[in-house]
Amino acid sequence: PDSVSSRLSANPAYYTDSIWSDTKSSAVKKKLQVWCQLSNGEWVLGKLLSSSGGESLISLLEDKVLHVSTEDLLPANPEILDGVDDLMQLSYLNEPSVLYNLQYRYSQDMIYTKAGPILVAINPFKDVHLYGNEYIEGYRCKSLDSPHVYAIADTAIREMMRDEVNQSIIISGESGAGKTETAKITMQYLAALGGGSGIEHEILQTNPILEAFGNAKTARNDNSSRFGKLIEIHFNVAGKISGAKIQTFLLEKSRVVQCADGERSYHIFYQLCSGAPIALKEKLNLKAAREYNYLQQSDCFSVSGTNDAERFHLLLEALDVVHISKEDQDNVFAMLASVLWLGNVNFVIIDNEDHVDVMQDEALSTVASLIGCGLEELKLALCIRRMKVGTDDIVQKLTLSQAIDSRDALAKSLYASLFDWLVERINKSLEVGKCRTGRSISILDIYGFEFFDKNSFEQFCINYANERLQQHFNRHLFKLEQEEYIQDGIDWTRVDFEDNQACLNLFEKKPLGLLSLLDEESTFPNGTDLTFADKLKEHLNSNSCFRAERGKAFGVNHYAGEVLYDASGFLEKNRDLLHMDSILLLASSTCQLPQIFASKMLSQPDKPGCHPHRSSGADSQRLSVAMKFKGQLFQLMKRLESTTPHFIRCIKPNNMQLPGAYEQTLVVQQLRCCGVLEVVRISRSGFPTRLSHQKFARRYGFLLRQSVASQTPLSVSIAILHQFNILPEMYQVGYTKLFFRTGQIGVLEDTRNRVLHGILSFQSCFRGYRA
Ligand code: AOV
Ligand code: MG
Repeated sequence: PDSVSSRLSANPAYYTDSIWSDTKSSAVKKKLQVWCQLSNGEWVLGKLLSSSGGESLISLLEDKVLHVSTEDLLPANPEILDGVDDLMQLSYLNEPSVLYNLQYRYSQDMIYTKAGPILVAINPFKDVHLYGNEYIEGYRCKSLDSPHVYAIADTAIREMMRDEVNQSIIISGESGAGKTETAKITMQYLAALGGGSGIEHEILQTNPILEAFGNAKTARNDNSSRFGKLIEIHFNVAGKISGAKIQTFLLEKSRVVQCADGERSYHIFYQLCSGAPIALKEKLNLKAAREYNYLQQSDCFSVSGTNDAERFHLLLEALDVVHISKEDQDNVFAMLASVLWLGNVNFVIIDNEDHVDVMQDEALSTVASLIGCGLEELKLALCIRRMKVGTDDIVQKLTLSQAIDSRDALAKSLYASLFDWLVERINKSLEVGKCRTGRSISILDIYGFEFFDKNSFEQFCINYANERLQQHFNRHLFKLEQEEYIQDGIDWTRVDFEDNQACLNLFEKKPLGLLSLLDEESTFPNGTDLTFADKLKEHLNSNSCFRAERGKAFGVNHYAGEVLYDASGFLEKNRDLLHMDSILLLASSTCQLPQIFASKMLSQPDKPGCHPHRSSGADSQRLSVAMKFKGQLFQLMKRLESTTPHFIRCIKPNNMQLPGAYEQTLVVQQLRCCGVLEVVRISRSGFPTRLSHQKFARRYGFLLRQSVASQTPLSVSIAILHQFNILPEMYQVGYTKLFFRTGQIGVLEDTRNRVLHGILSFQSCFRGYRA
């Protein structure tokens, strides 16, 4: 976090200067309330008593008086604006004012605030009474109108029906900021309004399933999603839900075999170990979570406030709801148990070259029976490798570390295949009927920007995804907006925003971008994490978004701050090899799931996970994990481009996951990262209302005192503007459109309505007279 805050705080003037420069003098003169920054960075509210020679005297609460440099003061908003529900309404839009407004609302459990077109949601870390049927009904019939996820969902439904355009709700924010909860709240509203057929229950029940298999306790969030998710909810022409489709992105596989101290593996393992009924436990030879190496290494088995056994029973119900048969459920649990037992498989060194044999024990025999394969085949798959060299088949014994890698690769691949299979099965259950005439609303809940003390391949991919999403956001809210002004030739001083194109180029440039270089190195048999890191330094040193570091480390300047990556493990994770011996082992299984997994791997040689004989050169056609992810992201972006987006920015008010605590510096850093302040600035300083000359002339032309029959729409429009004394700074005349500031068109509409009403009443009056 340090690197992020220092980079951002290096540039605070941008957020404050323009506001200060044109309001400073008036604030000083009128003795308004001001914000002053204390040495610890916190802002406090005070009253300006006097000011001279660059020094000011401020009175704070409790009769405290403070001498400060006038430069360190910012004007505060009048009390009447305390807690406004849209930041656009603030007179002063400096950081302390925004922070204070959000905090003021947050302290009263008003966790939602609009920032112009986007919704800001601050995680309450407690139950707030804002949800449920009463609220849903309130937003549906518009008796409630304060900012809310429900209001966003409602707008999405209405716009989908009205404009016949697919919608997307894009939820972003740091880990633990509340994205997944917000996605569920959105789904709740859509289900309530579009429900009826029963499919909405199924859709809601996918949440506990995917969370069990795809979420885990991390240092930042007790229920952290370790995959990205897009759920597309389909509606028929009557606005009722007709089905849904879930797409997932890049599950963090490594967690299955290793996780950091105090973190956990996927919830499902603990749920199964503590919640499985005795018969199932016996069938799977299931032990307590502590007995398994994979789970035991991080020394964390429970999450405070959650009961894994109880969750397991809820999971069983959810699996029933999405039509996963009892038999399939048992198959799923067998796969989970086999993963756990694989972690307990041990090796013995048999010669002085570190070659190993597999220890023949309970772990090995249980794995064999759960996977449904022979003991000998399993042993061989774990400790030897068959290879083709030229036309010869050779057998190579594995060393201890190679054997551990092959064992872990099998465990990871079993788990990831299981996850994909589950999603596929769920999708089948939710399948949209053949006659897809309707429209859809997609909800995107993707892992937020991450920066830890040590950042690996997972963070690298996650942060790359966030760069892409950020660009979509920028494009939509800034570029499109400004481009429209410029295209129409209006006088407009560009509002600068942090374009992240340079960082995206660093990742995507061919052949010398991060992703290409990673792939190139991954295909070299002799490539190592170190040679990869060296290549980066050799080729990218001059790139301003890249920073060379010692050894395997390198830094990337992300939109949200600089992140230092450690290339250790990058190549292996990107190659994601599962050796042919292991795939064939699964293919030979007598159980259904391993067979399905193996045939998937064999039929899609271009997918990661399948690694035929290494020396045969066949793997060069394989898509690496990073390339597959990039492809998925491009597809996602294309899909999102064709929708009307609604953005929700989740904010995490403290790092302790505690209610009530609001850390200003943490909040401000996130507001900057996700561009909330610039959005408001643009929307407010811009011209949000726009009408073509024709439309404007047609709508208001009849209000003109002089006849306009022979004039062009442009001259009619200008005549209207003059007649109604619209101030020149309140509008701009473009080549094709007129642009108005907020509120201006209302004046014209009022007049129009009055006149129309007058005409109508005159007519009815006239009719009355004739009668
Ligand atoms: P995330 O999805 O943004 O993190 P979550 O949605 O999992 O974050 O939220 C983290 C925790 O915050 C939840 O488990 C709840 O305890 C609490 N929380 C969030 N929103 C609310 C709310 N509206 N009301 C009550 N509690 C809430 V990550 O998946 O880690 O990026 O990868
Ligand atoms: Mg989440």
